[in-house]
Amino acid sequence: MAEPPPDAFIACPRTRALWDADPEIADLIAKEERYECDTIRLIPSENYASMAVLAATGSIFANKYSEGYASKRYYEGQIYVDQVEKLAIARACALFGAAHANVQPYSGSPANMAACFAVLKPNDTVMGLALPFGGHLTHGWNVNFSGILYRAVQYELDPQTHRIDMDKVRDAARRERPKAIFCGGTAYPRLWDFAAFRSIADEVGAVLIADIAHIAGLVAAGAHPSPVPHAQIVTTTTHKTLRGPRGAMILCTEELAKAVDRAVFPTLQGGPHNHTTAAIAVALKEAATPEFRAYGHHVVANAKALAAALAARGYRLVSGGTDNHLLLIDLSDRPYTGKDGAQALSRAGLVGNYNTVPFDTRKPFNPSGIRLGTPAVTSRGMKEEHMEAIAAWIDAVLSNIGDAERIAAIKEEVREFCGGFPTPGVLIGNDWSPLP
Ligand code: DSN
Repeated sequence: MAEPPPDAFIACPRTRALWDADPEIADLIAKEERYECDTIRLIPSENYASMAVLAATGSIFANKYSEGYASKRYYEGQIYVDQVEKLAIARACALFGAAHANVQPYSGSPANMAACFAVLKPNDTVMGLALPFGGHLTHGWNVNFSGILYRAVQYELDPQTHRIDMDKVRDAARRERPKAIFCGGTAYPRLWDFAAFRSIADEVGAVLIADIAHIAGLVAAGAHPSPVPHAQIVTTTTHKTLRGPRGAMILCTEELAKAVDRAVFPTLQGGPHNHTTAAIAVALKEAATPEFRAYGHHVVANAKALAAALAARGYRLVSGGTDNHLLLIDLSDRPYTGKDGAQALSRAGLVGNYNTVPFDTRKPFNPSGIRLGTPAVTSRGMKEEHMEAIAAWIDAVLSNIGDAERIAAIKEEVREFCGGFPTPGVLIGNDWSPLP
C-alpha cells in the first residue's frame, strides 16, 4: 500500500501531480529516494545526477519528435530542440576537445553499435578486451551483436599483473589484422594507454574506438588521460562518472563525422530522446566547472583510499589496487563467492556488484569478485577518511556473512552514517543541496 506522500513531493507540482495520478509509482519513487539516501552506493557505473539534470530529463522535450539533425529534421517545430542539440554538441566538443560529437545514441551499447556500423562491414574483424577480463559485451563478446555480425578477436590480461600487456595486444593485432580495435572496459582498474593502442591500430590499419563510458567524468576532470587526441572514435555513456542522464555520446574526428552521424540516424535509431539531450547539455555544463574537476580527482583519491584500506585488511585486489574509480576484490581464495559477498553487503546497505575476476574459475553468474567504485559516494561528499569506515564495514560483513543479526546492525550504522551526507537530486531525505 502506498504511504502518504512525503512533504517534499507535495511541494513540487510535478511529483504532486504524479502522486495524484499514480500513487503506487509515486510511492515507489519515494521509496527508491529513501533507499538511495540510506545506503552506500558502490556500483562503479552508478552515480547521483543533480537536480538540474533530473529536471531537464523530466522536461517536456520528451514530447517532441525530431528525426535527423539540427536544421535537417523530418518534423517541423524544432526551434528549441535544434538549439538544445547544438548546445549539447558544442559543450561536448569543448569539454573533450573533440572535432565532432553526436549526442543522440540512446545508451552505451547503441553508441558502440553505431561506432561499429560507421567503420566496419559485416564479417570484418573487430578486437576488444574480453568481457570476463573487464571488457564489455559490445567489444566483440560472442553473444552480442559485436561477436555475431563481426569476426571478433579478444585480448586478455596478463596472468601475473592483471594489466593489459601491450606487446601481446600488438602481436594479436599483427596476427588478426582487425579493422577496428576497442579499448576501454567496465572492470579494469588501471589507466588506459590510448597512445599505445593508437600506434598498434595505425600499424595494422585499424580504427581505434575508445569506450570511455566508465571514465568519461575522470577524463573531463583531468583525472585520467584523454583518448581524444588518439582514438578516431570515442564512445561514452553520460550517466556514470560524467554524472548526467542515462544516455550516450560519440566523439570523433572530422573525417568520420558523416559516417558516425549516418550510423546513428537513420541506420540504427529513429527520433532522438530530446529530454535526454537537454539533460546531457546540463551535465556537460556542470562537468566544465572547477568543482567537477575537483570531484573527478576526489573520485580517484577515494578509490585509492578504499583499495588501500581493504588491502590492509587482507583482501586481494585485482592488479593490486586502482588508478581510477573502481576496484575488484578477488575472493578466489575464500570459501564464499563474489555473489555471496555482494548479496551480504547489499543486505547491510553497502551496494556493489558481483563480477568475474581475471582467470576466474567460477561461473560468470556466481563469480569470484566484487566490483566496487567511488563515483556515487564522492558525489555525496565522502572523503578519504570515510573510505576507512566503509572498508571496515565491508570487512565486518564479509567476515560475518551468515550472521543476520550482525548484518542488520551494520545496516543501521550505515543508515545513520549516510544521514551525514546530502544526497544530490533527491526530493526527500534531505534538501535541495547543491552537489559537493
Ligand atoms: N552496465 C555497465 C556497468 O555496470 O559497467 C556496463 O554496461
